[in-house]
Amino acid sequence: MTAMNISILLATALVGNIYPTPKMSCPEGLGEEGYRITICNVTNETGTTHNIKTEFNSEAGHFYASKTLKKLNELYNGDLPEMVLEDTPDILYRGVVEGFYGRPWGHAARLKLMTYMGDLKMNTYIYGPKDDPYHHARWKQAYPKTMQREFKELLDAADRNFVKCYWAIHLAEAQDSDFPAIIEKLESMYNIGFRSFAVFFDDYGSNGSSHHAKICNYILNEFLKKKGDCNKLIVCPNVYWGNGNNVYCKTLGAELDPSIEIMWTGRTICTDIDAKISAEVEANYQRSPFVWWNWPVNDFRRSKLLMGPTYGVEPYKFGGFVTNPMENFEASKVGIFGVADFAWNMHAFDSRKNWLAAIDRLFPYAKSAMKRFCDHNADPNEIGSSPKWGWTRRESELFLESGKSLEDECRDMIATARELEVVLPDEDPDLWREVKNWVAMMETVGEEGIAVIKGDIPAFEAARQRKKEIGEEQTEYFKSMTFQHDKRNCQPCYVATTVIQPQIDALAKDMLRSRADLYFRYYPVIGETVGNIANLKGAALHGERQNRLVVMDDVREQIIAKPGEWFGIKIPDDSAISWVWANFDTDDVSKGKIMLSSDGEHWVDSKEKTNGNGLYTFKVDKAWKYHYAVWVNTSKTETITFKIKRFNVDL
Ligand code: LOG
Repeated sequence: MTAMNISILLATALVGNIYPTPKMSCPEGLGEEGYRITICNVTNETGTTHNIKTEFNSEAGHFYASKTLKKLNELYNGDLPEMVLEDTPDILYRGVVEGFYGRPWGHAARLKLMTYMGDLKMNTYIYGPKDDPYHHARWKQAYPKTMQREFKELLDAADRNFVKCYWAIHLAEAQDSDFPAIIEKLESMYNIGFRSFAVFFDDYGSNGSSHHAKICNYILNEFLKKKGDCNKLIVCPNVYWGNGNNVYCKTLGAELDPSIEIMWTGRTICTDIDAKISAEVEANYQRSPFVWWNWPVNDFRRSKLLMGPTYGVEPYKFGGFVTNPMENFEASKVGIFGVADFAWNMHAFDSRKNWLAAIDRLFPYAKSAMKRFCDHNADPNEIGSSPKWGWTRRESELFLESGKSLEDECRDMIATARELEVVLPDEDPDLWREVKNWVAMMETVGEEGIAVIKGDIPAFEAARQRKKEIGEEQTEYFKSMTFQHDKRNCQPCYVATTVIQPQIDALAKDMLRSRADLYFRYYPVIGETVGNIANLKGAALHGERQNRLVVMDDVREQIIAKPGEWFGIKIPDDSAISWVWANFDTDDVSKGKIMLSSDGEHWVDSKEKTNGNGLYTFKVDKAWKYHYAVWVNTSKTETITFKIKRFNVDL
């Protein structure tokens, strides 16, 4: 092996600290944005001279080469080893879509984002916050002067960082008669300086794919082509999830000009993405999918911050890949860092390593405290609620791997929160403004944990009271910041809901079992278990969630139901069942039935089937005033054995 080869190997190891991860070698060439850095060192008695050559095919390639060189210099303290480093991105369009519901980021955050994206070699920003009226609800109106001025500044910042700055118009409700108004609005955005445009149809309207294709082709032919200096049109369809095997997606794929990119969120709205479904979508769209990845967006669960590791996408030749982040811009940087790395070099992507590097780089003033904070702020699901759209993220992984006791972790959560309360206001005031209530919540969860471990009921009650106050403060804050978005979606804040909080709740329930008054204050009960299955009686507790959901959980036993045996939930007479959700560990339960009743004497067959996987979920007409929902073993001879994952009814 030659000296040069050895130093390339050495460089490869050290270059592991550069993000997005460089390829080192590009057998297929540098492409549009790639670059090559060659370093040859000449040593004589006066010292070492580094002869550095950079090659590239575009200004962007030059820019990226200089970013990498700067990092190399930092890493090696100026003492660069000899190397040939070739690098080029996997995906052509990499970036961020500001496409969430809730408070849009605002100008200052967007300017910061442009620099951040430049550093991470991301090249596409799509502006389309749902609650900007000029993008969506009142798109026909021109932007106020201040916002026009801000857009100009944003476009300059984007240019400096080789970011294509897209402006999206939401046209889900547009008609043919709106065509002149569409062109007029686009013209006004062009005059501000935009050269990149997107059209969104998501979540509203339903005019059919031919109509949507017509609008987009019209914009392409009558506006973009005539201008001649604009980037590719990007479209977010009305049906943007699934495998594309439906009339809407196939028609859009067939009728939309082939130069137009079509966005896609994955099998569902928030989801992991495998290569198989990406290929199916490619066939149905007749082009490679442009991923709008709903991570780390939290608009459907604003009470949780999503700052855990990025993972779950299988490499694929995507047309583009953009992340839809949280309305909390600073907190979103962890996820953006992950997506940038993945989109540049998919096969080398190392989720854990990337995440730890992101935290070290973003929060150098409190690395280990922020690791713990991010560890416990990762999954979008609140305490006890069902996973929305099947989207869960691993949370508290570092804790689980550490083998620490709950008590030790609770003490560390308290200490960590106290450290952040001191450090963040000075070191990172913007982040502090976003996360301070979650920091306070982490401290309080720690205190709650210590209280239940010690069996200290007054301390437990004090922690619960404090949690309530912090939650209320966050709800009020959301309300004050929300100008369009559904005010009911202004939630409190939660941390560590997946691993830590359930352990605390289990201990708290044990602690309070002999104190029924307190038990039901903190774990309220409406409704009761009914039925004739002996080992269920007393095993299941009913909880009330958000005043309208009665759940049966905490049932750990295997249930053995002989023919005719049954169990279920009865709710009070002054309410009515509106939803049933019954989740079992086996589909054997489909040999039985879900029955409903108003009085416990007259029963009707719901006629509902499982999803093939032991899950019944269906709506019930409230007008029937059903107060009972039960599962019955209706088979004549067969004993059915199962576990209840969860059984709940909505009021
Ligand atoms: C919206 C998006 C929202 C996201 C997550 C798309 C294409 N549209 O369900 O604005 O941030 O889900 O809640 C969406 O994802 N609709």
